[in-house]
Amino acid sequence: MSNKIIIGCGSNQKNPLKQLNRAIALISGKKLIKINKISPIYKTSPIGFSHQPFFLNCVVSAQVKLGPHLLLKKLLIFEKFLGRQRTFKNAPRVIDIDLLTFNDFNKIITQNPILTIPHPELLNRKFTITPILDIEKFFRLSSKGLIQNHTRVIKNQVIIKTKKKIRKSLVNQKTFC
Ligand code: PH2
Ligand code: MG
Ligand code: MG
Repeated sequence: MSNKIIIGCGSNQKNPLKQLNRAIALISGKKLIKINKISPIYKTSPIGFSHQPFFLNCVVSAQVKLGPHLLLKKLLIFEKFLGRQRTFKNAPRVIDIDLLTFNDFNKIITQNPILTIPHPELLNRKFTITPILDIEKFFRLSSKGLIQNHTRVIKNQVIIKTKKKIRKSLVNQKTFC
């Protein structure tokens, strides 16, 4: 059983590039998760709560030998390990690790832990759509069709491609918990 997933990572606190690197090293350090592609890193204007610094965002595609709920539990544990503290909605954060898609599933909704697949905001945010298209130009959601057809409707979101890089030497090294 191998499932194809896309995970979104974002940070705007405590050296965001370092936090993205730590998150991706941790995710790919698990035996049951293999990262395939990593998108460029984007500098993005904060959405939801605007009085906070710009974010760095990227996405990764991966194969996982875990179901969606267990995977989400692990991602939440990684966030905690990396110092995530939950204060209010859309607050500044050291790290956010979101499960954006899981195979071609077009509706998983559960309460505990809270999980909605695909991520409910995926198509409303340039910082998810743009990097997904970088690594999967023809990415399709079974409920919405090609996501490249959803880019034009989004306004007032600044997103700038950076030259910052995830350190590949830390990716898929099975040295973590
Ligand atoms: N995450 C949010 C809310 N707003 N804005 C940007 N630019 N990047 C994010 O990752 C982000 C956000 C909630 O998860
Ligand atoms: Mg999020
Ligand atoms: Mg989140």
